[in-house]
Amino acid sequence: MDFPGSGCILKQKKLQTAGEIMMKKELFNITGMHCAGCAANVERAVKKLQGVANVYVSIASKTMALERDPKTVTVEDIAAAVRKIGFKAELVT
Ligand code: 9UX
Repeated sequence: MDFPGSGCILKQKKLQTAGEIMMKKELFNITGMHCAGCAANVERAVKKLQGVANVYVSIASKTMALERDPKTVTVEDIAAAVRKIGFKAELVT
């Protein structure tokens, strides 16, 4: 079967690269959480957003680790989703 770029290794590679999503690994401090339920709620709210993957909230360290596609979702979008359910998220710099 033919597809654009077939027969040319350089073109194939370029097409793959153009379609790749670069996920940025990020860590946030979350304030206002007092039990595991809070952590689960933050995790659920952020997982719903487009452009995030592998969202893990730790009640022990009061942090949230995730991967973000910068072309789809901003740090502020994530902070707003967390704020909406009553917590605060700040990117660890
Ligand atoms: Mo736990 Mo959080 O009872 O909003 S769920 S303190």
